[in-house]
Amino acid sequence: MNKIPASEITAPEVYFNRRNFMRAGILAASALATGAVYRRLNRVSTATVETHRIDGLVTSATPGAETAGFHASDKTTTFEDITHYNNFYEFSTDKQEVADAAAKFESKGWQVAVGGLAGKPKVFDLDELLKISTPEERVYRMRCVEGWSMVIPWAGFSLSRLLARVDPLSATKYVAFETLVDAQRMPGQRKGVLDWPYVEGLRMDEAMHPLTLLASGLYGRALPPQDGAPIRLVVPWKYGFKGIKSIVKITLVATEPPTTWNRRAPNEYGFYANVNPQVDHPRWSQATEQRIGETGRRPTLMFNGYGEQVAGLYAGMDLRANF
Ligand SMILES: Nc1nc2c(c(=O)[nH]1)N[C@H]1C(S)=C(S)[C@@H](COP(=O)(O)O)O[C@H]1N2
Ligand SMILES: [Mo]
Repeated sequence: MNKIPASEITAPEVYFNRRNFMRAGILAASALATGAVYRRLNRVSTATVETHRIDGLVTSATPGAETAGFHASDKTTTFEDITHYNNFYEFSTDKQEVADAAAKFESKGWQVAVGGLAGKPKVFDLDELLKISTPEERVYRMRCVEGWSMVIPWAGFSLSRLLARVDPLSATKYVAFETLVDAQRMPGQRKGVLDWPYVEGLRMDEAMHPLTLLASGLYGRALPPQDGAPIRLVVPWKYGFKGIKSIVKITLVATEPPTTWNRRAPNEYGFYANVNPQVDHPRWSQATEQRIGETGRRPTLMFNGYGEQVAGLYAGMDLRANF
């Protein structure tokens, strides 16, 4: 078998607590090897992903979609790559193994509890939640803090539509999100690589921004387990770790909620995590990125290219401090 050394494929974050492996050389090699790993990845056999088509999907023909940032004109990453190069520590810390580890994940009976500072808190059955708004195709760039990126044709609707349903009280300043905790169905949760559940958060104005997406599909099909079935968050101007997968709870809150990677390594991951080529992660430059499917690296764009739409949210903030 074409076995790839763990030093090349394990996300560098994983090394954070494995002091025995904390060697600068390994970390540097790991970041630099993304391209090499990716080229080999194409030779790794991959299982077929079965999903069903999303009914009534409004596609990119929607007028104004490009100027709104809803439809990046970049070439989309292949379905194969989007579904076989994943970060989802609940299943595996090996990006190439998430697909197989998650293949049997069952989201039947899924519910999402939306509450906190809400006039009308509600536990939504998934099908009820999906009916809140017609799914739209949104082609977004996705930039992981590890230095790689993709272009993904998501299907979903703006999170603001769901939040409006529960009548947020004026005291709401932030929104907190939680992933399912179930070590039977998410075997990675038997390991202490992260504190479970995975939690994330947004400021209320970020959560209400039209680009902020609740995604239930990609490439016009239901979300495969490895990409966060049945429902996940996508915030295209922020690093990928903000895009929490397999959400079961959304809570409106008054103060900044804790977030998984910030808790784990506060000097490395901030709450805001806006893509910023001028603020390096302590272990990786953020100036460039490898677009999966391309050779070489391309410059990383401020706010991942969504500055026109979102820079105003951060007027007067020190972007360097708020990494
Ligand atoms: N629950 C949960 N959500 C998660 C993660 C995770 O490990 N667990 N990984 C994050 C990271 S680091 C990235 S880059 C994106 C990857 O999404 P994708 O695999 O669909 O491309 O998911 C994010 N959401
Ligand atoms: Mo990431």
